[in-house]
Amino acid sequence: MTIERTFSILKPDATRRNIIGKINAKIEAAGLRIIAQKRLQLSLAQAQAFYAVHAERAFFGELCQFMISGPVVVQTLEGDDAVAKYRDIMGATNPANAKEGTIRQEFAESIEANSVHGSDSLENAAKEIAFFFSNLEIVS
Ligand code: IDP
Ligand code: MG
Repeated sequence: MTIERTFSILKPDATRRNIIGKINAKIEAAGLRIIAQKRLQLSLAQAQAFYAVHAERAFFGELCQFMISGPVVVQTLEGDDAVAKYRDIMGATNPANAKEGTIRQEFAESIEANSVHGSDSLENAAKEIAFFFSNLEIVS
């Protein structure tokens, strides 16, 4: 096992329902440490830049509008195999397919309003962390 860092967003459906603490409890129960965290209102330009990889997808416009529909909480998580571990506890993109006990199975409202984002690779994790945090803001 390797200590890794991954990037997380608690999405506007989660801040709207005031369930940041409930989601953070599941992150910590999985052995991941929240080593950086801040609450932000994304601009449309930031949402579009963050999700640029999905620019050609049919849901891109709606996804960006959803991501700016309220505040988000961005996080850096650290722990053993953090990238895969967080994807595992997040659950499937569509909550209808998410396994019992996962964040999305318990909290997601829909395939779009699915409460959390997590990096899909170590390489993307490093890019996404750097998009939102300076090194000074991350404390192991
Ligand atoms: P992931 O968040 O599980 O990695 P991605 O395929 O990377 O899933 O999609 C990014 C985000 O786009 C999802 O978390 C979800 O909010 C949204 N999304 C994905 N597929 C759909 C869809 O079919 N309709 C609407 N929104 C979608
Ligand atoms: Mg993804």
